Amino acid sequence: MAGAGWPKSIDPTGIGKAIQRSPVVGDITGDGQPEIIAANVAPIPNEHTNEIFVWSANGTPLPGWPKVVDGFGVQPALEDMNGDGVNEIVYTDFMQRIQVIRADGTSLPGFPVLLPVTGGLSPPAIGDVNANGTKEIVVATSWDASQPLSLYVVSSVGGILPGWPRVVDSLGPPLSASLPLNYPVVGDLDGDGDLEIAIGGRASWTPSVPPCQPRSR
Ligand SMILES: [Ca+2]
Ligand SMILES: [Ca+2]
Ligand SMILES: [Ca+2]
Repeated sequence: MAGAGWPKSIDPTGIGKAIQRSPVVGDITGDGQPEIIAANVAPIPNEHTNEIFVWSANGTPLPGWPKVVDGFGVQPALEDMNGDGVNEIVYTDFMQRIQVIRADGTSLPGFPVLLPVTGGLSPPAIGDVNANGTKEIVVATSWDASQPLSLYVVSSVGGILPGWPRVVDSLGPPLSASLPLNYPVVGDLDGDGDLEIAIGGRASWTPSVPPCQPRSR
């Protein structure tokens, strides 16, 4: 029974690791059976010991996993980036890297890509945005309020596409201790068969969380 092996802990050592982003489901081993992939976020000072977990549907860990990924705030996605019929794990982190790894933990050629920015990267959006038959990875830089929000498009072999990055908007209001707020998505908005990229700017961002109030016990 698929649910028998659940729930699973993403904090097996009990140091307060948490899930910050959504898990993803897909077949990364090529056997036609889906895996469940989730990344945790470790509290400071262990922020460089985040892990990516991979389980089968019945909760069995994939051999060799979890793997430690040095990069605070990891956001995984699944996509077949090299066209071999098997999904890879695509993830970004707060150390400005885009990484593409296979089920055995090895990187695809050209990865990781280190973007020349500061602050964190958005989760990746993936699609063939230039209609050349290979998939691109679209990420936004959005954590460091001292820099403009920019969109990068990276090829399946790790190169930044000509003409990119592009600034989405210039400086917005200062963001204090913020997570990336702007996640790009790709889709065919005008029905012409080509993919477009959609993203929100941050210039009009306003806090939706009320100010913290003292709490009595
Ligand atoms: Ca599988
Ligand atoms: Ca592949
Ligand atoms: Ca392409």
